[in-house]
Amino acid sequence: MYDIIGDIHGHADELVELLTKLGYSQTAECFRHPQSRKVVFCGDFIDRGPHIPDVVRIAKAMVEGDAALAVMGNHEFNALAFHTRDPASPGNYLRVHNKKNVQQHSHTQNQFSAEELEESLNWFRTLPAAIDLGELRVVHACWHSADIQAIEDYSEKCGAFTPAFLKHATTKGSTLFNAIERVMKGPELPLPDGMTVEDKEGNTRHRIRIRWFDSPNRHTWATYSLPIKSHLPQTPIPTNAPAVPYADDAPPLFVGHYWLPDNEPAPLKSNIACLDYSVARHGMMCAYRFDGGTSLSKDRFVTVKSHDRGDTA
Ligand SMILES: [Mn+2]
Repeated sequence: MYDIIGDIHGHADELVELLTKLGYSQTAECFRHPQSRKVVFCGDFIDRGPHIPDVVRIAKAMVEGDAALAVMGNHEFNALAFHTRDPASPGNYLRVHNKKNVQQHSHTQNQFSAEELEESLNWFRTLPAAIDLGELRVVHACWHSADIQAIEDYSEKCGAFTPAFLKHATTKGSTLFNAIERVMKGPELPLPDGMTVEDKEGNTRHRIRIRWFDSPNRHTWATYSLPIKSHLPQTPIPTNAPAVPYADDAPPLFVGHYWLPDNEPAPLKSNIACLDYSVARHGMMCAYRFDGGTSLSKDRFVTVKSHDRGDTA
């Protein structure tokens, strides 16, 4: 059976604490469970937090030691694009090196040696965008079957996350670009004119992340936002919102990505759970102990508080 773990973002101490709480212990090669349970990581290992190389080392060793599986998060995808030269314009990179991006990636870059960074990027290239184990599914942000298929098709054609693949994947408007955006970042909905929200960094945003798995019918701007932004108007969501309805009888699905507030964890619906409770913002690292079944339950969540709670003044 499986223990699914949400976004880690360089918080290695909390990861070790969570693995220990779940019954895993360090062996010669990697952390392992005595009853051969396996971890499934939801992606986003890097870019924040004090111990990024340790996180990558622990997760990579577990995957290579057959004690874990992992999907790619948008941060790993962005890192690959940031460090890959544009084959059509060799002076430039596939993710532009502007001030904001350089700043965002410097955290990871500064903690790794050049060699370790290269090795980590090469490991990221091996991560699938989604995992379907039949009895459960894992993706970083959004389960969209056709997009997941498109990513797999391009991987076969160009090699997964090779420079040729990444060139398509970073070309705005291409099928692969749209697929990666939706699967790893989730669909977003533009706010009505004049309305904005603040993201976790305090940046002003004109779009919100949404409960894509629900139909927009009967939802308001406040209730359709994910996480819920209660200050948004209680007026109906446009019916053409980019929903990706997830059937009630589809296998349980686990995602990360959504920076849910540090409340008591609970499923988003009977067969979907988000395991990102903002460990990188003084929240919690979160896992779900999955032992089969079709309906998710509140009492299967396992959490560890961020060691940097930011509450010591
Ligand atoms: Mn993410």
